[in-house]
Amino acid sequence: MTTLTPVATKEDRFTFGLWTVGWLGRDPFGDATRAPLDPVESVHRLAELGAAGVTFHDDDLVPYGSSATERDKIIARFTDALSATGMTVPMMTTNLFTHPVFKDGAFTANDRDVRRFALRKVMRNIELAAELGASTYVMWGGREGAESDAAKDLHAAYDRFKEAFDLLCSFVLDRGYDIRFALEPKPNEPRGDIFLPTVGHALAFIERLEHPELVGVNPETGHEQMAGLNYTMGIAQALWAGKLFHIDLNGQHGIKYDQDLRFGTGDVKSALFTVDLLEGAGGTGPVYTGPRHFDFKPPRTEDVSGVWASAAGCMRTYLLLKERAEAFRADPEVAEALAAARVADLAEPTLSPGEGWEALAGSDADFDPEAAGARGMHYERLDQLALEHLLGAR
Ligand code: GLT
Ligand code: MN
Ligand code: MN
Repeated sequence: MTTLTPVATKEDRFTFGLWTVGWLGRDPFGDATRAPLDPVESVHRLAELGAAGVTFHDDDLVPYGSSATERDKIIARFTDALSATGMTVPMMTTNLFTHPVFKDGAFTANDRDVRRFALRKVMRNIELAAELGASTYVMWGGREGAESDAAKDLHAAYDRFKEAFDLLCSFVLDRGYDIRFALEPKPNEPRGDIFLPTVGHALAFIERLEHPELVGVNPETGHEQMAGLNYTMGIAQALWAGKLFHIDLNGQHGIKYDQDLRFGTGDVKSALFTVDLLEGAGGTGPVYTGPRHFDFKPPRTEDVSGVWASAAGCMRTYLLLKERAEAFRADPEVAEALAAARVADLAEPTLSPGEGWEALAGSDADFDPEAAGARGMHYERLDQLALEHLLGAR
């Protein structure tokens, strides 16, 4: 076994939301436990730790209600920090959830004036995103939902959601911006139930839009796991569909409130396979080429030194899991176990070249379902090998 001390560099393309390290630790039961962090300091500290960039909501950088002059000053200071550190802003997003005006949602609020206000807020920030060179614009609809099914005309809600995306796509196209949208699903919290709760719901919705090519997904580890789903399978489907435009990596212990833990905590075996998949699954699939973005919350037990330890931990764990995945894929015994489990056989098309249903219907006369049913799949040995690589035992 190799002992590694992987160090993150810009080539790893690790990025962090300003709201992650900047979280004050305020929760529904307790006040803030940390002082506000200057976004300029976050840019410098994250750069020192080896990150490649930062992402943010409009209000994370420019406090809501700032004047135009204040806004310009804040943005100028921030862009100076970016050039001083070589940090980039590959993704931006809008805060459509903190202000009381969004208590019933933004694009699906029953109040039409709120919906119009929300769209103006998004368009204004997309202008800044274009200026800063962000190529992905995330849409997390945390307030788009309800506590009571009686509160919403559900058909109309999907119509309004579509209307919002169609409008924003036409805005981006008319302006000639090189920006694509990434929908971030979440099943619940802060609303009792949220529209487009999982990757699957979001992928189906995207196909009903005027410009599906401009819209993909930004799946978050914990959000799929809150719904009891397999995150790695979800992002695999998004990749397969050409829709994995961005990713939010973090940790979660099963079906409970959104924990936003450090990447790798919670289901660490699932995290191994997430990294393996993103890195191309040993050459069997596409490599995810976007930023490895962490959306976590350093627990409110931590002071600011714990915040940076937590951010560094996300990157180090990713690199360690990448190394573990590579070791798993390179192990001759794993190759043997994969062959015994016939994993590669799934890549062979079910039909032969030129074969149609008629030829299929008349084929395989000598196939013995009893013998095939009795055959073991040998997955247990394979899975144990994965676990042993994860544990550093091989
Ligand atoms: C919010 C949420 C995240 C989203 C962010 C984007 S904001 O913190 O919990 O999952 O990615 O709006
Ligand atoms: Mn979350
Ligand atoms: Mn997220």
